[in-house]
Amino acid sequence: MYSSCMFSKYNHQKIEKKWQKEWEKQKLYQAKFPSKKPKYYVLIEFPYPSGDGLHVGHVRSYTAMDIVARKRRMEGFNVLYPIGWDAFGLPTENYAIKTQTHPKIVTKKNTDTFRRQLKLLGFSFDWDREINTTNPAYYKWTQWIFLKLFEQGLAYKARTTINWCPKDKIGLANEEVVGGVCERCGTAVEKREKEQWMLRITAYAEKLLKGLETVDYIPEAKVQQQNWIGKSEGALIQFPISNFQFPIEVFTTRADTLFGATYLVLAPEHELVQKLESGVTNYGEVKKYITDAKQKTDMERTTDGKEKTGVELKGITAINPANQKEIPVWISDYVLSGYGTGAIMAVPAHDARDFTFAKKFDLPICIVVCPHYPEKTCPILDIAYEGEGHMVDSGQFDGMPSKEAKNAIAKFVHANMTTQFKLHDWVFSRQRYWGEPIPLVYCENCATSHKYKSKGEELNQGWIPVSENNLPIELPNVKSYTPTDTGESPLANMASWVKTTCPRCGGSARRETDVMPNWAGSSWYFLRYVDPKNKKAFADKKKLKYWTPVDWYNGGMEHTVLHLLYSRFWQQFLHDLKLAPTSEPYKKRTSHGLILGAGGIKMSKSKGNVINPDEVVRQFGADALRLYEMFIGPFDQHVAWDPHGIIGTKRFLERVWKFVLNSKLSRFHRGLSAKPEQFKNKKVELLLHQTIKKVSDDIENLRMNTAVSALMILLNEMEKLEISPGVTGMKFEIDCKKKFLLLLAPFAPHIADELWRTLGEKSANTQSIHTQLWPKFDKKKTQTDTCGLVVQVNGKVRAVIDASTGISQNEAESLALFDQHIIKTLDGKKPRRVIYVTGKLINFVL
Ligand code: ANZ
Ligand code: ZN
Repeated sequence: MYSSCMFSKYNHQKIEKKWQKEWEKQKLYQAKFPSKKPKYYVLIEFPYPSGDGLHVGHVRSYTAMDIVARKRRMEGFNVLYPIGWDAFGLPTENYAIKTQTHPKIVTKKNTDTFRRQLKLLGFSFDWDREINTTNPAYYKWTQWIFLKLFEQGLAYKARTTINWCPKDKIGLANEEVVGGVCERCGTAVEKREKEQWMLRITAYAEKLLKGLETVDYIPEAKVQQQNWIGKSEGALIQFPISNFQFPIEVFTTRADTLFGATYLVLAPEHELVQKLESGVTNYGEVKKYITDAKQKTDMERTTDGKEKTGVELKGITAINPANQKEIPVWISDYVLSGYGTGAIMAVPAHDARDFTFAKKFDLPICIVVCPHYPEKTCPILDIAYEGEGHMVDSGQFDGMPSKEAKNAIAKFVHANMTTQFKLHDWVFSRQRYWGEPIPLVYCENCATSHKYKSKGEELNQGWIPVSENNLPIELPNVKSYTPTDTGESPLANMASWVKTTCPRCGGSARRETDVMPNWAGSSWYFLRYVDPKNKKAFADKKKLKYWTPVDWYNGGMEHTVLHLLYSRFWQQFLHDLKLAPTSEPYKKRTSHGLILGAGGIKMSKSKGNVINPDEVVRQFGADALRLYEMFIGPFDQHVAWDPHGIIGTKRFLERVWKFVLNSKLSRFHRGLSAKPEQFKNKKVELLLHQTIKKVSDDIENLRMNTAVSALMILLNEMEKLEISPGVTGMKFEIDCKKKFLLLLAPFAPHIADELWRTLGEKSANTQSIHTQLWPKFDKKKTQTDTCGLVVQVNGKVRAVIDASTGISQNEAESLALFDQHIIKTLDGKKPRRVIYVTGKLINFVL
């Protein structure tokens, strides 16, 4: 009997617990400061600790980035891989309203669950840096940054519309409006005007756009940001209105098509509609249309292919300034009030939306840009022609290329050139409880004094910032978390809290009762991680300089617009104040796909298809779960959970267990006869190097599924290892096992560390595998172009083996002599002569 054969069974529960404890004790994943090592900052989107606990979707993205973090450590970097809680939020607040439990208590319970679950999975987070956006020591700095924005004139009060549920008497976030009704009670949502705090993100529109050129984001994320910012250059053209003193101004990117403008369209909310009332003969109809339009979201209004609706302002005509023709004026919800001037000149021949509208309401279509010029063979259009061409039916501009005509015609009608952005300012207040209080007070006395200490005060007369020493303004305890009847925050009901003294004049003042939106705390959390306990600043400058920017940020596609934009805005702002070292927060951004329930439907409690990670870990182990979620499919795509998949990865780990603990040499002693040293397993050696290269590359590109499959292929081959006896053979075997484990370590960290310690030459390894160097590959041994090398014995073909094209005679011999068929044919005889044709043929002559 051989002792090495008597391996124990793979007991995931035992070893996972053991290593998690050990790593925590050793603080193996602690990010060090100061450090001479180069730094690497890996970031995941910190979770919202919902009552449902950790989702297997979290596990997918956190595992992938855990693999990156672990690989970087093995490459010699000082890695920061932090975790925290984005814990202000509606579900917690709604739960609090329903159960009258303080959201603080709910949050504590939920974060405890999340922390326990994340720890079960063996993520290499630096737990000493855990943050929580609802912790006053954290939101003190969220409030502080808000005050900086206020000081600089980037926060202001303005009237905007909000979603209002008349039954719950509560302002709803856009996410809470589902198909026009309140998510909670199903009542049709109304729009209401409300004074809100706004952040002037539009001041950064150009910078936010420019900054995208300097970062490494996946293309989709860049494009989404660009579209959201939506920069476009165009002209403002005025159309006089018959019998009225004021004109209608439109924004157009195609001034060249002005002669083809056959009607105007105003957004239903356009202020001119009211001003024109006296001239409108069908005002009743117009008014009804406006009421209906107000209930729709911009998205519902502008979706392509949607049936166009509208009403003509009968009795009103505008004059096309290019050709003095009288044209009708309409209102329609396909024109948005928040963009350009809220009015357009419709050119049905050259704009698809206008074309559909004109067809429906039988309005004239007039071609002015022709692609066939100088032959004037413009056909009757089936669709709008949106391309370039030469001008026709455009008076003195006929024959001019449309590109030139853009400026020429704009000049002709004295239009102003302008740049428009789709980006709106950020509505920054919520009439809620569970958010950061806005640290401002309103003082009547100061409102009239006109002594301003900052742009913010000048802009918002009477609004005075709380003194920095008094931050944080903590959320007071309230009796009820339900917003008031008037739609004010529950804080408005707390007279004793609202009433305060003015920090400027000492007179009586009232506190702002709105709180900040969910997005606030997550707009700067990556900065806090570098110095989470700092009481004097949001983070120490030296630490910021060392750790930021984030080197690699992975998160959901649903966050590539707002969260990314908001946090880039805050970062750029802080950078402008010299409070952050770089103007961009994240060097690199990638995204993951979702994990769906079996059959590709969303996991949800109501469908009963939610996979509980606790249960999977208990049954199969964290390593098997991690490996499965990496193997499940391409990382950037949505994939469905397959209950059999996890069985597969568990079996793979069991095989790894056996392979590492079972010595090949012992098998050798039992059966095979001695072979010369050179019989060393060349094939496995090549594959090993190729696998090191492949797994390394795959991790960098988040191709985790193919990395896992490469490990599986390597194991298959290694299980077939035939090792020659003696020191060299033994060394080779151990070397293979070690390299394999090093590659496996980031994916399945527990089993890898356990097996690693069994692989010492004499004494067991005392150091964790996670502190070892990432394996290197030999470039020569990774050449992937292979050939079928023909192996002959005495001129007869006995085998064809895979070999790299430029393989040397020595290597070819070793490879061939290892082949089972050749071993059999040679039957222990030594060849007299070897004939070799590079990469093609090897012939052993006996
Ligand atoms: C006339 C025209 C002719 C237009 C033509 C286009 C093609 P972007 O690139 O997105 O900025 N537009 C302007 N304001 C609008 C609003 N508030 N709601 C809906 N549409 C609006 O698009 C600018 C174009 O979108 C403008 O140029 C205008 O239509 C329309 F052959 O003017 B165009
Ligand atoms: Zn005052």
